[in-house]
Amino acid sequence: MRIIGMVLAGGMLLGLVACGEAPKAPVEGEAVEAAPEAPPGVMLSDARVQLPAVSGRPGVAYFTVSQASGPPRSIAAVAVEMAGRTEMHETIKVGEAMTMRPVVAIPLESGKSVEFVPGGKHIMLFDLDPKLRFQDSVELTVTFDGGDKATARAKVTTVNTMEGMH
Ligand SMILES: [Cu+2]
Repeated sequence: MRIIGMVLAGGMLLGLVACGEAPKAPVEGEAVEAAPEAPPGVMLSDARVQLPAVSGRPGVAYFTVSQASGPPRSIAAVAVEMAGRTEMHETIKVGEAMTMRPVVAIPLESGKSVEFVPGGKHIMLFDLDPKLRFQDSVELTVTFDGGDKATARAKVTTVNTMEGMH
């Protein structure tokens, strides 16, 4: 539960910063509104997309998925709007070099969260629509092994820092 607590606290902190201005407009990427069709107990947060520095190269997406309750699941696929194709990757060390490899399923247990972060697990985005721009937002959909889906808005942030590895 401790990890979940930290995730929730992080989300609240972001919410506070984002809602600092007087009219309380909905904030894209905020966990509360971001998971309209998540299975019970599952929450997506911190979804963001990094564009490639050079058009035509892959982008990358990161997010955190947590499960407060319910049966163990595994993440089967992650789709991102405006990306033609995606792959789940993990970063590994081979000798002295860092590289990455595709993964097919990532387990998610009750009371745990899985973070997709730079230097760790991430979603590679191939055939990105060149119309996608900095500060746009796109829908990110996580599909679990049983067919359940969870969605969040992913904000387009900086350029892809993992690009050199491909
Ligand atoms: Cu990768």
